[in-house]
Amino acid sequence: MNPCLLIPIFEHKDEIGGVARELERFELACLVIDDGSGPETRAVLRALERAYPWLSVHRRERNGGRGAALKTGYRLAAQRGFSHAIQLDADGQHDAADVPRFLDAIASDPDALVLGVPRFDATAPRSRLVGRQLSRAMVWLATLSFDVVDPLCGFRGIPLASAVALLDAVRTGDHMEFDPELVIHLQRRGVAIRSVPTRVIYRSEGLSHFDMLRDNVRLSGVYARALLGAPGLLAAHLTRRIGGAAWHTR
Ligand SMILES: Nc1nc2c(ncn2[C@@H]2O[C@H](COP(=O)(O)OP(=O)(O)OP(=O)(O)O)[C@@H](O)[C@H]2O)c(=O)[nH]1
Ligand SMILES: [Mg+2]
Repeated sequence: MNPCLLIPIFEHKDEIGGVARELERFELACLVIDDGSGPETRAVLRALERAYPWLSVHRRERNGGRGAALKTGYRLAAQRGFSHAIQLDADGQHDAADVPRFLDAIASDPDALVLGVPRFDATAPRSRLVGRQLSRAMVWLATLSFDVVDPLCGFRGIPLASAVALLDAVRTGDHMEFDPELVIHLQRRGVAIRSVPTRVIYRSEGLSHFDMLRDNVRLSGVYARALLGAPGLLAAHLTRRIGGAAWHTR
C-alpha cells in the first residue's frame, strides 16, 4: 500500500495553509490540483510548495470543475505510483485528524472505496442536509443497496486502480456531480464500500463553489441516468439469485 493525499483546490487561498499544516504530521506525499485559481491562490500554493517538500502542486490552466480536477488527480497519483489517494477538501471543512482512520480502512480492505460519513454540527446549512438525504435515497435506489451511507462527502479513500479503470471506461461529469457518480459506478462494478464517520465543519465566512441551481441540476442528471439503469441491474440481480437457487437445488 502506497497512499498519498489529494486536494482539489479552486480559490481557497485562506484555508489551504491551515489544511497543509494539519497534514504535515502524517508524512505522506500530498498532491494539490489547482484548478485554474487566480494569482493570489497561486502565490499561496507556490509558498506552500517551498515550505513543504512533501507537497506538490499540479496546475490546470483553466478551471474545469471539481470533478475534472479530481480526475486529473487520480490519474496523476496513479502515474506517480501511488495505490490510494486520501482525498480531502481545501476549505478546511474536513478534519485532517481523521486521516489515520482512512488509512486504517484502506489497510484493512485495499480494494474498497472508503467514504467519509459526515457528522455535522449546528454550522451546517439546512439546505445541504436536506439535499444530502435526497442524494442518499437516490444512490440507494440506483445501487439497489444500502452500502453507501453518504455519496457526497469529499473526504475519501480512493483505490486508484479501480478509479482509473472506471475513468478509462466511462464518461463522467466534471463538476460536483462527479463524487456521487464515482460511487455509483464503482459500487455497481463490485467495489466494496467502507464508511468512516468524520466531523464536518461549516465556517460562516467559508467560500462555497456549490452552485445551488447548476450543481443540483447536474446531480439530478446523474441520478436520473443511474435510475434508468436500475431495472437492468435488478434483472441481473434476480437472474443471479434464481440461477444460484437452481444451482443449489441440483
Ligand atoms: N479543482 C476544483 N476544485 C474545486 C472546484 N470547485 C470546488 N473545488 C474544491 O472542491 C472542494 C469543495 O468545494 P466547495 O466549494 O467547498 O464545495 P462543497 O464543500 O461541496 O460545498 P459546501 O458544502 O458549500 O462547502 C474544495 O477543496 C474546493 O477548492 C473547482 O471548480 N475545481
Ligand atoms: Mg466546502
